[in-house]
Amino acid sequence: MKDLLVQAITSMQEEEAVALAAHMLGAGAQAQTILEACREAMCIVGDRYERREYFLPELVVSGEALKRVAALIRPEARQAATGEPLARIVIGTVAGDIHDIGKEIVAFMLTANEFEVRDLGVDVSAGRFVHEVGEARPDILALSGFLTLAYDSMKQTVAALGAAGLRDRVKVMIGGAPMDDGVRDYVGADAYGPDAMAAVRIARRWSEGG
Ligand code: B12
Repeated sequence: MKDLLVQAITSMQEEEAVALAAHMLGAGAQAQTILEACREAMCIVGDRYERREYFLPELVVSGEALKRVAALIRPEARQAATGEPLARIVIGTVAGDIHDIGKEIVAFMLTANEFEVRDLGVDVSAGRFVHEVGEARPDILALSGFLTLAYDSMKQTVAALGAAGLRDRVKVMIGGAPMDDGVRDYVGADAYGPDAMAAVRIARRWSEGG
């Protein structure tokens, strides 16, 4: 079943992918299994794009399929989460960048692991992040970016938090394919995570006071 789901997403069969995921969930599959299929599928699509076998339309269609599948599993994750959240997290893709597949996976995994997540979407300005941190008072701000221009958007966001006197109130983590610890230093964030599980580990460590 999992392989069929990977196959459906990578061959642009959006309706088939959504139906398969719904069927798998109905038959008791773990949300995690479906998520793994999504990751695997996006790796395959990414490789084909880089080999110029696929072009932008394929990326868009497979991205849409992934988002619809993720929307199916989000309620499952919420049901799994009980009681008080471990911490409150605001997440978004930074200004100038509209890549959101990786961010959706991170948001999903954090929700599944009992964090309360507010997702601001894509192309989020530094000002909007500052406003949300001031209003919603999250414990953690998670910044996602897939373009190299995101480095500067992230840096501006962290600087704007400082200018608003909010930098000490929130821990900042960054992630996305071109990010690393060097970028973390450049932008002034507190942590960098290479994947969604790393985001969960970092958030857990911080929520335990580490
Ligand atoms: C899909 C895709 C698109 C889709 C995006 C659809 C969507 N809804 O997101 C579309 C077609 C729209 C697109 C558009 C563009 N794209 Co594009 N895209 C990609 C592609 C193929 C895959 C990215 C992806 O979604 N990967 C899947 C996820 C799951 O990846 P992942 O890294 O495993 O995700 C994990 C981590 O990153 C981490 N993570 C993510 N966020 C966070 C946050 C935190 C806090 C933490 C801890 C972790 C974390 O956790 C994730 C889950 O485990 C990449 C190439 C590639 N192979 O990466 C190019 C790529 C990112 N795109 C690129 C470019 C250039 C563009 C365009 C400018 C193209 C154009 N000429 O218009 C536009 C940008 C528009 C804009 N302003 O943003 C370049 C970027 C180059 C650069 N250095 O800046 C890349 C690298 C392609 C390339 N080789 O040239 N793109």
